[in-house]
Amino acid sequence: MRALKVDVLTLFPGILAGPLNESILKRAREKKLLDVRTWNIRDFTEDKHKTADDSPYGGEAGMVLKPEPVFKAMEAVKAASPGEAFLTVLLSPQGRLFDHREAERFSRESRRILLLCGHYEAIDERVREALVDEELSIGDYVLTGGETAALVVIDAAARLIPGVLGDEESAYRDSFGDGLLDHPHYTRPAEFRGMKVPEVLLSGNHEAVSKWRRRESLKATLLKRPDLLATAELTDEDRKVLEELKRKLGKN
Ligand code: 4GX
Repeated sequence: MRALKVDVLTLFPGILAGPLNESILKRAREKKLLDVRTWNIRDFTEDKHKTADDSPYGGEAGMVLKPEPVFKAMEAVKAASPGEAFLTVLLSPQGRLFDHREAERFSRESRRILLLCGHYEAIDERVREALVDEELSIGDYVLTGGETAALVVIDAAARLIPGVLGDEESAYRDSFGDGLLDHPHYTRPAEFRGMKVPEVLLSGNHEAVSKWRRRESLKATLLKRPDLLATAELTDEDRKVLEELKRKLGKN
C-alpha cells in the first residue's frame, strides 16, 4: 500500500488543521493513505518569550525566522521517526514551480516529506544551506506564509495515491495526467433555462462521446492554455484535430 507521509514545520499549525480534517484529505488520513504530522516551531524556542523571529543583520525592514528553533524542530521530527529517510522541502517564492509532475513525484516518494513553512519575510540562510534539499514555490505571488503552499502540495500529491479518490472521483484523475485541460461536464436536466446539453452526450454512443471529450479538451487547452500543448501527450489524431480547430477558431 502506497501512502504519503508528511511532517509540516510551522508557527501556525492551526492553518493546516481545518483543511486536513475535511472531505477527501480527512478520509485519506482515516484510511492511513495520508499521514500528516504538524510541528509547532515555537515549541522549540528556548527563551521565556518563545521568540521565533528576529530583525535581519545589515538593517533592512521585516523579520527573519531564527535558525535555532528550526534546527531543534527538525532534529525532533527526525528523532520521532528513527531510521526513516526524509526529503526536506522549503516552501518559498524563490523555489522551483510546483506542478502536476512534482505532485506525481511526491505521491511516489517513499521517504517522509518534511515541509518547512516560513511565516515572516525570510528564513535564516543557514537553515536553507544545512537542512533544505529542495525549494518549491506554488506560484509567482507572495503569500503571508508557507502553510497554504504546504496544503496545496499535500492536497495535489495525496489525491494521486491509489485509494484516496473513490472510483467515481478517480475517473477525473487523468485530466491533467496527459497535460491537457479538462473537457466540459453536464448533469441533469438536459435543458436548463433554455440552455441545452450537447446532443452527443445524450446519444449513448460511447465512441462519439470519447471523441467529443478529447476534442473539447484540446479546444480548451488551445484557447485557455496554449503553452501546455508544447509538453502535452498528443497522438497523430490529436494533432489533426488541433490543426482543424486552429483553422476554425482563426488561431493561425
Ligand atoms: N510558494 N511564501 C514563504 C516566507 C519565506 C520566505 C523565504 C522562507 C524563505 C510561497 C509561494 C510564498 C511567502 C511562503 C513567503 N519563507 N511559498 N514565506 N509563492 O509566497 O510557496
